[in-house]
Amino acid sequence: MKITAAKVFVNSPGRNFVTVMIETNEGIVGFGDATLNGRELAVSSYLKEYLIPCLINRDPFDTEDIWHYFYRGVYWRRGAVNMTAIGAIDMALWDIKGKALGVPVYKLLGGKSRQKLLAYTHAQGKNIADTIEKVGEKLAIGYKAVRVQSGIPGLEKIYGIGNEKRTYEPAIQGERPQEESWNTEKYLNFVPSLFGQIRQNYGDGVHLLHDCHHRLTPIEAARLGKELEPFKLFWLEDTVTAELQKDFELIRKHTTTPLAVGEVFNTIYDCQYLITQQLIDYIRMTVAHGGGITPMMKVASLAALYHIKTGCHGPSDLSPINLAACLHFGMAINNFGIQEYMGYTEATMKAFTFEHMFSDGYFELSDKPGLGVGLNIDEAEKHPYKKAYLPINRLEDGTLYHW
Ligand code: GCO
Ligand code: MG
Repeated sequence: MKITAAKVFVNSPGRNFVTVMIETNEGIVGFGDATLNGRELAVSSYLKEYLIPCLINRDPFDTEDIWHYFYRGVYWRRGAVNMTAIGAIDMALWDIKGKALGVPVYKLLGGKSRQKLLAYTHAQGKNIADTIEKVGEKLAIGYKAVRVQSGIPGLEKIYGIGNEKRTYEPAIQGERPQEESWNTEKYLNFVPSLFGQIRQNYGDGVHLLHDCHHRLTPIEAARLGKELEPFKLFWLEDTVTAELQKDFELIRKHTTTPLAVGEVFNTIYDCQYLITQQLIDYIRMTVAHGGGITPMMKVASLAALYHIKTGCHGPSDLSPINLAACLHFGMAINNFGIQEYMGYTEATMKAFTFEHMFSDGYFELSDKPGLGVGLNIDEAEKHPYKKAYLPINRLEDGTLYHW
């Protein structure tokens, strides 16, 4: 089998997505998600100009060699644009392999390690009362695990809290990023009482998660983790930026709250120290940004040695193709932890076909060959790309901070 062509689609059905479609001489096509929120055209151009020409005439079954060809071959290793492009190609090749052999991708990776995959969703509210209500709505539709974010008294616009009714969407259309503002003290003084009240309302039978979105220093993270211990979180996510992996040593010394990190990581080297020193409990790298299924299987194997589970990033700013890839990956490994799932807009679900079943808080995988997902090209092409940026974040005195 030979690769004959590959195309890149950049569309905005509900929001911007970048999709790669690889074609073969046997008529089988594979799909990969190359979306990098706020930097879509960089990945698309990188794929079109540099990677796709080198794919032509390659055997799509050679995923290991093709991955190394692009990873080592570029010389300039790592980086989100580079790794997302490689990730999309790798995903599409596994899709082709599954379709060519007539089996779902998970059967090629290790088979069925469980019957269904636990998912967590988001609940966010303007204040505690509103947030309690939103958590209740998610539990009522069957979710067993909910990530809880709330507006903070005294802070106007913050991460995780949208103004509209629809799913939270951080990327805003325009020629420059919008600005949000931040005050860590206000946040730290508020969050424990939020979780106290959520537990009071819903008891211990629900998994609660929370995302700090990289905004704390290690000692602040240690304080928060410690104060949240009575509320038994499933995980506390992205406390610190994790550029300095040793930060987690300090946090770990002070708290038993489980820690999750990794949505902005793109190679195994980004989490090697965190894993081998047992400084985290969940690794949140995702297939698209982590360079594909091929390297993610290695991340999972390393993590398994150290009792660390997966919790793949799965926001609505990655397409259903990435979600499908994460589900096949999660199904096949022993140390699957949980899968993030925010749902998609109607426009997104019209542009993508998605064969997997979600009910009662769990995903069940379809046995369709390949990844069980695709792009409805005519529908997607009705929605042209519109430039949108993720926000930037400043402290109240104007200092540029982490978003
Ligand atoms: C999450 C993430 C997202 C990111 C977003 C950026 O845990 O789902 O933190 O909300 O901010 O994916 O594009
Ligand atoms: Mg996050």
